[in-house]
Amino acid sequence: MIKLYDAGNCPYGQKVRIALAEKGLSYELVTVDLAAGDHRRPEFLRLNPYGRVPVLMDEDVVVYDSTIINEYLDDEYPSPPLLPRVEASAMRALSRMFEDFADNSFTPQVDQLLAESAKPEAERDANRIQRLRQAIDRVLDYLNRQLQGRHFLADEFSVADIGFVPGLLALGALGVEISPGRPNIEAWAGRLFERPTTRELLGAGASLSEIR
Ligand SMILES: N[C@@H](CCC(=O)N[C@@H](CS)C(=O)NCC(=O)O)C(=O)O
Repeated sequence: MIKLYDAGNCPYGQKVRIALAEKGLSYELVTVDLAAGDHRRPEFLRLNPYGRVPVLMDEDVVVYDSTIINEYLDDEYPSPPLLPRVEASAMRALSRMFEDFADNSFTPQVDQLLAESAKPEAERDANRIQRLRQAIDRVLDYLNRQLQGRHFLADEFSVADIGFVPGLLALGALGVEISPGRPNIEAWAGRLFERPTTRELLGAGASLSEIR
């Protein structure tokens, strides 16, 4: 039985949940209460010395870090594939680069914007909000160009697209528009949000703005 150690709103945990759902794998969810410091306890640090969620346990195999977990899942449970095939080295590298880009240049910025926007109005740093929104806008413009003529970032749906889903969903909650002027992103986001596995993440009947 697979166990996933995750915290409710962690975008990296959400990446893993999408991958598990895409592969039709059932799992037991173990909620790690970050506010209570569960991730700093010795039992958890034995699973991940960085003290971060998500961590996946597959029988006696322990894997941490969403990117490494999703790659492990693709190796161990190859169907349906979530990375381009091994022979397609360039496309495989492209998929990994996009996932890395999502993790470093998109998701943290969206998360920081969420945190800043959640503060009482008097405590919000308007300059920081503006800088974060500009950074997010630059990523969206770049993705819009990269998606020209493509259904998904590495042609077929892959870990690259999964990497962006949590951030894209959160943008809805923040009222950040991905369109107009970015038709390729709009079509891509439509394709992503139509997938049952994304809908599962959203929860039955939940709206995009309720996800994070
Ligand atoms: N690169 C890691 C990032 C994981 C991460 O930052 N998780 C956050 C929650 S969303 C966490 O555990 N934070 C606790 C901490 O850093 O102390 C991944 O992709 O899994």
